[in-house]
Amino acid sequence: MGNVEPQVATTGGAQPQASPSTDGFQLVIDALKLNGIDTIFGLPGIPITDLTRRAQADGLRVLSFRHEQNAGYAASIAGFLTQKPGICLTVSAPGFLNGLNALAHATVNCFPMILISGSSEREIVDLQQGDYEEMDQLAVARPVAKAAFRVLHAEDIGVGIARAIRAAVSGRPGGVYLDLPAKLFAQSIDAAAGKGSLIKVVDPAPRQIPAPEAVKRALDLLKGAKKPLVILGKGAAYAQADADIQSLIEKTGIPYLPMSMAKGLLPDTHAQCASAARSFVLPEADVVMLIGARLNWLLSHGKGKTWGGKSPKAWGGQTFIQVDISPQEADSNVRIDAPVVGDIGSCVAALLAGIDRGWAKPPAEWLGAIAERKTKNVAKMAETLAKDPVPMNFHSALNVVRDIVKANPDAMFVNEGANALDFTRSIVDMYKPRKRIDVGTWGIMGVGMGYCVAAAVVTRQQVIAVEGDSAFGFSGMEVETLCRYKLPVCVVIMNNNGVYKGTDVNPSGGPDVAPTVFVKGARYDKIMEAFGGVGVHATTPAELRKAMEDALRSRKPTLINAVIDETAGTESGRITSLNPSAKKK
Ligand code: ADP
Ligand code: TZD
Ligand code: MG
Repeated sequence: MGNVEPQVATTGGAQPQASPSTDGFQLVIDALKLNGIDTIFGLPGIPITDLTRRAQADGLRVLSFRHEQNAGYAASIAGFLTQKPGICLTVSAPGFLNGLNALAHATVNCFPMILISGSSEREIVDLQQGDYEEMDQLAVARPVAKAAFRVLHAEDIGVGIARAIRAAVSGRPGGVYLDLPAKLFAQSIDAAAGKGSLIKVVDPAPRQIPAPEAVKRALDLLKGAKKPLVILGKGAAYAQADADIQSLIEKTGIPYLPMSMAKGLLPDTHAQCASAARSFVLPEADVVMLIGARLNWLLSHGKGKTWGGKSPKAWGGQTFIQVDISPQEADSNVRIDAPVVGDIGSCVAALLAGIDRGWAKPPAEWLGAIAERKTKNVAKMAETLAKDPVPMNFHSALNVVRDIVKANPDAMFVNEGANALDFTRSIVDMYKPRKRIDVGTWGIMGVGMGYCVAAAVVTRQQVIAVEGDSAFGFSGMEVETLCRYKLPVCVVIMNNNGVYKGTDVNPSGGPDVAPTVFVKGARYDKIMEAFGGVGVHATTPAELRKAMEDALRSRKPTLINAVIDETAGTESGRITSLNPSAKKK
């Protein structure tokens, strides 16, 4: 317990000794430890350098990054993987702002995270007198955080951290900001009083049991369906109700589609997985049950042509059931006929309890039609994957990745890019829950290396990352972090010389290359070598396969520069339709 010691007893006529004291630094550390937090992702500097040192001395794992954004992304995904808030620790103003992006990302993706930033002196900040790294951080954080708190007195640290933890993990999880001014850390208070002020949070994410009538309403709709479909989202993955979700799918016999980070909740090779027939099942389904997935842009807002609507904004005629912890989510885009509000574990258990008595599987016609599409599409894909073009393209490279992931189903899998994301998502099957972590709700570039660090540290599994060359650049300096902590991470860069592809030309004919084009033939593998990791330049599927196998065997940080045909990608990958210039055409 650091310097928190029991009150010293006084004897005989000796002078009473002053009771021992503790300080703000120690109380923050003790409050985190008391609540089972064992890892901090951060970057040191005034005023939190000593907090990082003392946390490490006290047995917390303190992982230091090269940029706060990456530490923040690491914290956010640690929250997703563990259901405990991931902690990101930064310095004031600029460090705080670097971390803020990840805080917003956590809120948007419903990941529990706490950004703790040191801040300057309130008296000076509020009078705008120009303190070192002056900024009203609390005000700046509030709009992108689920909650934001500031602690001014050491005796309030326990409450501040308890509130931050509850806000991050209860209900719909999100990002919480905790502002700790420099002066707080040095404040000294009586050790016993300090210890007594700490709070071990009881039941931080209380179960939320769905109403029986809501469950019945949902089951009645499913029973009447001719073409039912379940969509599993990353909320379902987060909930860690894997066995019940699998039972629900298998007992009802309903085909399902996993959203990107729900892949592997059931193996992608499952007979009921309809991913290979996605564009058939969405417009055809009559009753759709969403479990931990929002009807946002990733699901075309539940309407329009994707769903069989006659025009881009028209309703396709589906009846929706939505299982979600947020009571406000229903009706956000289209009418939800049966909202089931509660935590997914409790909701799925209640649904399961209701289907045991004589449940009829979906009509054979529906299942047959899906199976037919799947077989056709899988065969088409197999043909494409079997080709061995020179230079390598996304498909021939990903065919290798697909085999490696199949052989290593416990490995964590990180993925970002445009084409490097979209092709990978559809080609590389996942076999276990919460293995695939990617760009999430915003389709954000830059999560890559932060996610790799967190995935390796939190799960202790091997990590494979498939990265677009542009995507990698956002967090590339963290390969030093991978090497420093000797993490078993194998990064594969799909190097097509640029954003989407490497072939754009400057229309003006001037000396600058086009905005989407990078240095041709760049050797990203050399970056890894610079820090003592293994770098490999791979120009064929065979070279890529050997390099990945070596990486997994050795567990050494490895970066494979996979040379991809620079003409192979499409603009914006799969979301070309969101590109205004494509819309104009
Ligand atoms: P995806 O991108 O995979 O479609 P989203 O992030 O859009 O998933 O949706 C996740 C949904 O899951 C959110 O609406 C969130 O409220 C919900 N959610 C998160 N955790 C839980 C939980 N434990 N129980 C119920 N719903 C949850
Ligand atoms: N900045 C941020 C933070 N997020 C983004 N999504 C973008 C910019 C825009 N963007 C995309 O949506 S994908 C992408 C950018 C810059 C990079 C695509 O290039 P890549 O992948 O090399 O990573 P491919 O394989 O070449 O398509
Ligand atoms: Mg690229």
